Amino acid sequence: MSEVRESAVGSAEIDAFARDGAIILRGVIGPDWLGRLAAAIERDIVRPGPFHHGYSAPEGGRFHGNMRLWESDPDFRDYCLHSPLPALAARLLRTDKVNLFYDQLFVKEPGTSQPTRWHNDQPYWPVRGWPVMSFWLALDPVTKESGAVEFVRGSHRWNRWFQAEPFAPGGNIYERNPEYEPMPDLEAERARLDIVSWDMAPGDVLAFHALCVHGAGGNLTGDRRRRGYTVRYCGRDAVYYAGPGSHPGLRNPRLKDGEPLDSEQYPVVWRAA
Ligand SMILES: O=C(O)CCC(=O)C(=O)O
Repeated sequence: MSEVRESAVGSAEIDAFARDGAIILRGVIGPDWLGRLAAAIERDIVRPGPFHHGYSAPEGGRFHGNMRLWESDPDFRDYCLHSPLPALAARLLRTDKVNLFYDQLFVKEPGTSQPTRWHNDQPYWPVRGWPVMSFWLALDPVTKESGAVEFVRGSHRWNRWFQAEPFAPGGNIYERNPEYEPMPDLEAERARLDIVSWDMAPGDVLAFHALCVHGAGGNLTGDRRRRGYTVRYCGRDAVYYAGPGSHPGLRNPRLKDGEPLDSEQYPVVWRAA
């Protein structure tokens, strides 16, 4: 368990996270965790848990997505609850309490042309408040060609909420929220945007704010998987809010809008001593 380096987040990382909305933490997850998570991912691909939702589009390859895996698998659970990631979230969010929100899997097999559409996360989620973030762990070497996640630097401070849309063609489960705006064509605006991405090694982690706009290309390699595993955490000032557009599968029937997140579904995983 001590394999996660808590020292990975110091004042330089805290400042960069606040300013840019997305940073990379190199080598924070060691081989033991990576082995356990890799095995758990294979189990989920063979026999997906109850929240499985493949994202694959007809043009080929396979984009395996799933969420809330920690609730049914002991290794995902251990990583989300008992690794030092919650303590790293506390530092980045400058909070004295951290709730696990949920976890999510994004596996793009070689030859998956489907991109991950540009989006920011919070409009998809039944949560309001500033201290909300994710850690995206690479389980493979990741490059632009294999679908590195890209971020629009500083976009978490735009105060813009973009309408949740599905990641793949098919049914749309997201209610329209009149307060949200459609995502503009960022590909057309690429040249004038400050877009950042990183090549990654297994064990590197992206830390990003829930309002930071991000997306990813397909995995255009012929032989390299792109397994990404994301865990989302919230700080003290985040509250439940199941507004229009939030994912029905992430809502918590036991909470009312405006209540703190503390619950079986969003457990407290870290508190300041
Ligand atoms: O891995 C991907 O393609 C997308 C990841 C993502 O959108 C997320 O972790 O919030």
